[in-house]
Amino acid sequence: MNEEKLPPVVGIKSFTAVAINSAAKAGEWIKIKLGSFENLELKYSTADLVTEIDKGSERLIRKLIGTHFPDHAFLGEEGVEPGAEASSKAIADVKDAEYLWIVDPIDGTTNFVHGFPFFCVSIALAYKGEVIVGVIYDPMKDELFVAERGKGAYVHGKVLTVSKDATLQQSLIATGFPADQRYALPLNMKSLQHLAPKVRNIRVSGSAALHMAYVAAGRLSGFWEMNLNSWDLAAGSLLIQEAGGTVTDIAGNPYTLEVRNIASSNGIIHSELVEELQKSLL
Ligand code: 2AM
Ligand code: CA
Repeated sequence: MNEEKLPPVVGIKSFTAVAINSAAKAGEWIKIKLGSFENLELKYSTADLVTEIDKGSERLIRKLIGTHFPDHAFLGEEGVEPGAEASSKAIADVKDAEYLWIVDPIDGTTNFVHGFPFFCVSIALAYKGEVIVGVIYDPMKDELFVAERGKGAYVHGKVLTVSKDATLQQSLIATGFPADQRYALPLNMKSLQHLAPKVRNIRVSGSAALHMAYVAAGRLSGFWEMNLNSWDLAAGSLLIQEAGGTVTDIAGNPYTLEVRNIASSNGIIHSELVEELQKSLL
């Protein structure tokens, strides 16, 4: 038997254990620090925030992952200059690495800063550009969402399945108000206005990754947003796919690590969602 062709089964198991351990440790630490951060910095605009807790969480995760897999590439939000251009370049530079960890140390920093309990740690591992492990941890609800490619998605051992909603009209969906207030926000507002009367309702809760975990869990039937970064999307994309849903860009093209305009759903409403998103931008 040709050993080179065997999938790295043992490796994948330990990759997931490290991802879980890192997300749980970082999440617990973030929770302790809620309300007690000291340095609030503006990155790109008054809507784009970072605290020393984001940076500390990323350092902790990088150290834990680096201890186990020192040869793997690592892309974390806080290691990249603010702005779409730098983010696009950052993922383009490393996307072909054999093993690449993609980490958002706090997704939903604005919520964290204001004490609104909807934020998470998001950790993904990509193998040659394809996400193979995705972990999202919500420390406030102590919910750990885990997906392994080909093996399903779970929250605390319970299988995750997307919703069965058959139409947009029956669907609760979510989006975000992008930090880029010049380009992405007006576009997203056009889609929001167009979709609002076509769905049951829309939630805008401030963490793309956690919204995607909720799509995987069947709590939301769809999520879209413009101009997100790879670390907002990588773990959530695998969770949704493994829970039976669909992830593309807003034009319906397959998800890759470089996608920034995301459309995700339970799969059943996907073509309707993409069609309406396209109409809203005409
Ligand atoms: P963050 O909290 O990790 O920054 C809310 O609309 C979503 O947009 C959140 O997931 C938030 O992630 C993300 N976000 C915030 N600022 C952003 C930026 N400048 N570019 C892209 N995504 C951003
Ligand atoms: Ca973040």
